[in-house]
Amino acid sequence: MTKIYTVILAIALLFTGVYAEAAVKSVKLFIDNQLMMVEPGSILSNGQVYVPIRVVAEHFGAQVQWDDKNNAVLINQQQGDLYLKGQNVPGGSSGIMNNLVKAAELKDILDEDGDGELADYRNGRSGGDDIANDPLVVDIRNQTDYDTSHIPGAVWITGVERIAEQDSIDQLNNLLNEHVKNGGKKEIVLYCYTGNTSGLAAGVLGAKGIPVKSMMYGFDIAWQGTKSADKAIRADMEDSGGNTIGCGG
Ligand SMILES: [Ca+2]
Ligand SMILES: [Ca+2]
Repeated sequence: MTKIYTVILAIALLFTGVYAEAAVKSVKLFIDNQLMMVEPGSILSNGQVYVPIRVVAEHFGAQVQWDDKNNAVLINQQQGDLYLKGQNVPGGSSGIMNNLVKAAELKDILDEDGDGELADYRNGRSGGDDIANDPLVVDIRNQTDYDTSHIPGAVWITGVERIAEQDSIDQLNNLLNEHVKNGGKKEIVLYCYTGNTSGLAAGVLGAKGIPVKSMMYGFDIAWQGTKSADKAIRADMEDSGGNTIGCGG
């Protein structure tokens, strides 16, 4: 559970009928007629109602982050814009390409000493790789495929369909915090089979403020090379005047 969950912000609700009371009372929170079950919950104290800001803000599409350095709560509805401009992941070039990583680049990041053993600082290993520039690598393929073979050091928490659910996001944040605590980079790299669904999933998670990239062309095409991209169909095209242009091979 991240630190932000413990932050309760005062919502100035000075309305008729609420009087200063010494005792703290718990208060039910309904959003769109649905009772929110969240701990710590809402309270009434000294005439003010305090509600957990994360559950409210996220319900209405905003993202909430805790800024430890400035001791501040950041509520933002522009994370999608930042992601599309490549500003979701710190450093690197700006632009959407900043959110993509080539398999060969990822391999080099995970195997600095070039001995073929990736992320060889893991338990029971004693190689010369450096965790400092390593992202948390997350496999979003089916679990059986992950269990059969995956990128060394990659973790699996759920398939792509559930990766954006709050439980999954909490798990991702917890794993990323642990990874950073162990000396790793504050960045997640997702991969799937061909790079298509991981690109989609990275967009969704990036719009929620998670520092995430997608591995281009995925496990089957770029990492294993067991699949190739679809064959080009070479169909006709048009220019801006509507004139047909033959493909011409
Ligand atoms: Ca190595
Ligand atoms: Ca490394």
